[in-house]
Amino acid sequence: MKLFLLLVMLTTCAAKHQDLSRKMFTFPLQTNRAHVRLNATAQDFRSLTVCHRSFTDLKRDHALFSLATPTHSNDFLIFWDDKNKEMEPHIKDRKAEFGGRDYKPNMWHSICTTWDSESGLVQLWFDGLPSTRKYVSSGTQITGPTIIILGQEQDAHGGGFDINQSFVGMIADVHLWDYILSSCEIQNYVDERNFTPGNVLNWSALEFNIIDRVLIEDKLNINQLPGV
Ligand SMILES: *[C@@H]1O[C@H](CO)[C@@H](O)[C@H](O)[C@H]1NC(C)=O
Ligand SMILES: *[C@@H]1O[C@H](CO)[C@@H](O)[C@H](O)[C@H]1NC(C)=O
Ligand SMILES: *[C@@H]1O[C@H](CO)[C@@H](O)[C@H](O)[C@H]1NC(C)=O
Ligand SMILES: [Ca+2]
Repeated sequence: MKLFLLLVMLTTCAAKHQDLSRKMFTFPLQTNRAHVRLNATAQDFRSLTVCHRSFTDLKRDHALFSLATPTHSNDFLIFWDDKNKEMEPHIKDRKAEFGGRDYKPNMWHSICTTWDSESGLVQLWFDGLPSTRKYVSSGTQITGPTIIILGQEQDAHGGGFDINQSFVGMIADVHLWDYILSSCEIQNYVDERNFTPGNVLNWSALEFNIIDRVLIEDKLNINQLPGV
């Protein structure tokens, strides 16, 4: 019995709680297994904002942020559709398509997405540039239990990964708020100035589990090399 309790405690404490400031997750391999599972402090969302930075040279579809519930595997997904060159937020399994963005390879891109269940409007801020505000889904909020995954796209609650939608590259500065950030706060995030960290996912105090080959490394400020 004692051993059992100890094992339970060990498993429960396995989720790391870390300050990842100036760090990044490196996804070095195309696989349908490697991912990071994030522990959120809230499960239900009437509205939300998600921000993240990523760096990749993928020339195919890939997921940047995947939140699934038992009823909607794409309850909140940020997906790059390479064929149509569109960044697509999926909310409650419906998507909005944002084209005309300069999603260049081999550089950091900051992406913030806001959604409100009352108006049903989604907006995507790509490197600080706001998109058109589009209707996706209204009336019902996102209701947990949620599973949030970086590195893979969930076609099921916590699984159903497709190697051809996996992420290869680096991801950093992931924050989730259960409200809509003002444009001023979004600009502060994009410019890496002071901003209010996410109250649901906070990169400075992140709880997560790494599954398979994902590394935590110092963040490279490749966009800020001299002469670039
Ligand atoms: C974090 O999530 C894992 C499942 O991914 C769970 O086993 C663990 O208990 C969670 N940790 C906390 C502190 O909620
Ligand atoms: C992934 O894409 C490759 C190349 O297009 C293809 O050969 C393979 O069957 C795909 N795998 C899956 C699991 O869809
Ligand atoms: C985020 O984490 C930092 C570091 O632990 C903490 O100082 C800050 O209060 C947290 N912010 C929120 C909104 O939880
Ligand atoms: Ca999929």
